Amino acid sequence: SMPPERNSRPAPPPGDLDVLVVGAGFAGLYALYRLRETGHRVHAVEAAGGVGGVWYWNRYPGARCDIESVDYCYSFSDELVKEWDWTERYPAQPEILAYLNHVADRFALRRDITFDTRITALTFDEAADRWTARTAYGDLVSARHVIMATGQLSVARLPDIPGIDDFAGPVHHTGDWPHEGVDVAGKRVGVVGTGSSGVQAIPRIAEQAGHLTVFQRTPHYVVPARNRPLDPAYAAELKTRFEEYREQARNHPGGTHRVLREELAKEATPEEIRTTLEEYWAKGGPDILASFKDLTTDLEANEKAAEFVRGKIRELVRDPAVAEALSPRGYPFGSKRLVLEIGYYDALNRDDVRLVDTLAAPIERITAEGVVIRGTEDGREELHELDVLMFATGFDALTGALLKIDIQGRDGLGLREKWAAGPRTYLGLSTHGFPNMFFMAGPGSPSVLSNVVVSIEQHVEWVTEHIEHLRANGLTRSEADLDQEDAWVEHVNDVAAQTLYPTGNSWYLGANVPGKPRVFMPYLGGVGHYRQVCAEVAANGYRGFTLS
Ligand code: FAD
Ligand code: N01
Repeated sequence: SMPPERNSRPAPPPGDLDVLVVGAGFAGLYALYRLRETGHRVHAVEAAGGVGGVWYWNRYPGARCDIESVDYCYSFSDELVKEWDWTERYPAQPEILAYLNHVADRFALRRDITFDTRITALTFDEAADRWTARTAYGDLVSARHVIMATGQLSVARLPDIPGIDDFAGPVHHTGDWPHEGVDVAGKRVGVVGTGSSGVQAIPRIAEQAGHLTVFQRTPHYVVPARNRPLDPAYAAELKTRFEEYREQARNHPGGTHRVLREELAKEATPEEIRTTLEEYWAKGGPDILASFKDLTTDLEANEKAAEFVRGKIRELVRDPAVAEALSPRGYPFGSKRLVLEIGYYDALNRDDVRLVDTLAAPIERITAEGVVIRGTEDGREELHELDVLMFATGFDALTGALLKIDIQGRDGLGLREKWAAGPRTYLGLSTHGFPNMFFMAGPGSPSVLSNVVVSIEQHVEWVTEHIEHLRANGLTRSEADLDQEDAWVEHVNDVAAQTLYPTGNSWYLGANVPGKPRVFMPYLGGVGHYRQVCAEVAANGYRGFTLS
């Protein structure tokens, strides 16, 4: 008889394709749809048990997006836009996952997706101009082109804290959350990490836990989300002009409708700054970063907004010592992704929630009973006894999922080798030495510094047209030129260097992963500008690509 793992093994993907799509999140689903529409033999392979990507994996309580629902959605189908009704300004994970499941059903995408199957290796066959993919089950797939829709934040990272495996109770990462949920009722819970995920989860967990200990290393700049139900009249009105509305986002620097004010904080009076920032604080959301033009480029201007946030924390948090510990200092406002909160400061005011400042007293190790911290001044150890431990410690971002796969390009060149000092791409779409492989919303493109869904649509549409062009001209190979790639990487770095972004220890820079090269990965030139650059490259016979 078959061993049980053989029984549960999914059927292998088709062995011979025009295009293999790796991943079935926002990017993979649309790539599959678009390429199938244009008559290619295309199939997606997904490690998860279902569609959704980020929204499949991140099922922690409180998970939701921070781009408004009416922007954080597809625009490629009028029918889809018309039939789907978002319920909230910032919808929660179950609603976004339901949306992506609806998309998969609506366009019959599932029949061309193999789930529960990871791609572990990709090798380019130079004689045939084709990629051979290997799955974790050892099956092989041959495809002319490969679309890497593997995600920006899809490799959850547990920190390298000694003893992490010794903890007696359950240990969960927000980015790989159990489908059945985690029972914290009445329990002593510890949460490590206070980025977007931690700040979303903490208030929800505080409501249920017996006691919650929050282990904070770097305080983040945390601003109110002001989530609310979506006004149905507004949503209906938007649907009547959605294409025009989305076209504005496509040409906007962030892929949204955020108003970018021209005023400079450096020149404004303290009163103007206070009034303006108060308005943004009251409105909620990440737009506060665009309240003054110089917040992302001028440290002095930035500090005014940073101090405004600290002032708010002092108002909102009862215990002055906790308020001080929560106050970010020493890095610019917005240089790490702004964190939106719903009830976070209230949660920290609760008697059954304790904030442990692990900057002052670092986590020393984890034992069966809990988390041990060590005071930097007295060196005294303190054990925080816990029943459940949760890590909201982030991801090996942007390059993690790509470099987990053993990718061998032309002349036996490995992607890990090629990107050892950081990712190198032409337009973020492609890398020299790896023909016929395209990256979706990854390093070198606007990616996570944009409304990612708008960026994904642009990438999928550009790559589909490119593959169409190759087919129409009987071409079998497309490869980025090295000099164009070098120029693009330099440009991406130059644009970042004109801003304050590279001065924070963010995951945009790989700073959260010990040993990861410190390179600013996303492209800050703006979604609208970037779209134009890509369109010009296409219009000029795919300038910078060698086609054969
Ligand atoms: P993903 O959704 O990450 O999907 C990639 C898929 O590829 C995954 O399902 C993964 O399992 C699969 N995969 C990876 N490697 C392999 C392999 N080797 N073999 C097979 N399958 C593989 N962006 C915004 O613009 N606005 C937001 O509000 C926002 N909120 C976010 C909230 C959270 C909690 C997180 C984690 C991210 C958020 N993002 C947000 C960024 C998010 O990454 C994108 O918005 C978007 O979901 C990315 O879609 P994707 O298809 O490119 O990647
Ligand atoms: O991860 P993060 P995240 N010991 O890397 C701490 C998107 N997202 O999952 O800052 C102790 O931001 C770390 O501390 P420090 C969004 O783009 C969006 O929260 O390194 N602590 C930090 O506090 C976001 O930016 C939404 O000092 C350790 C935290 O863990 C991205 O995903 C929601 C540690 C990690 O923060 C990632 O967010 C959720 C250690 N060894 C996610 N290692 C929304 O749309 C790490 N930390 C709202």
